Amino acid sequence: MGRGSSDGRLTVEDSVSVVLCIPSSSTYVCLCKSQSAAMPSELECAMESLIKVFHRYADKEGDSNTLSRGELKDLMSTELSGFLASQKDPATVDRIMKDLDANADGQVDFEEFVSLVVGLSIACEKCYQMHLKKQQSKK
Ligand SMILES: [Ca+2]
Ligand SMILES: [Ca+2]
Repeated sequence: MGRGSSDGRLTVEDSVSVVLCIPSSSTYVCLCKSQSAAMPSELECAMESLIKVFHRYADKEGDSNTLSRGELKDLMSTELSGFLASQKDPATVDRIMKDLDANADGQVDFEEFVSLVVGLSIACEKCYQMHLKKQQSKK
């Protein structure tokens, strides 16, 4: 049937191959704050949430712009408990940390963190598609 792996388990392996087309950080503007008159869109708010969640954990210890291994573990077990299977396994945290840490400085910066979110989003979108197909075939 060519369904691929449909056991619902997500890994970040895919995220490594994702090419991020993001401009340098200096060009970022906080849309929700700079456009006070207009209501931010759903996507704009999702982006702002990403930034807020990242900093909620990154600010806990050491460099406030990067996630240490402990901060990443906290973030995953709190914010990604539903999406990321076996995130409580310390080996999984280590593996994800290693996968994400593109510049190998032992910290996960925002750009590296985003690649996790992108990888998971792509995996989830595939699950969503399969879910839709299943629903359609039932009818
Ligand atoms: Ca930190
Ligand atoms: Ca890094």
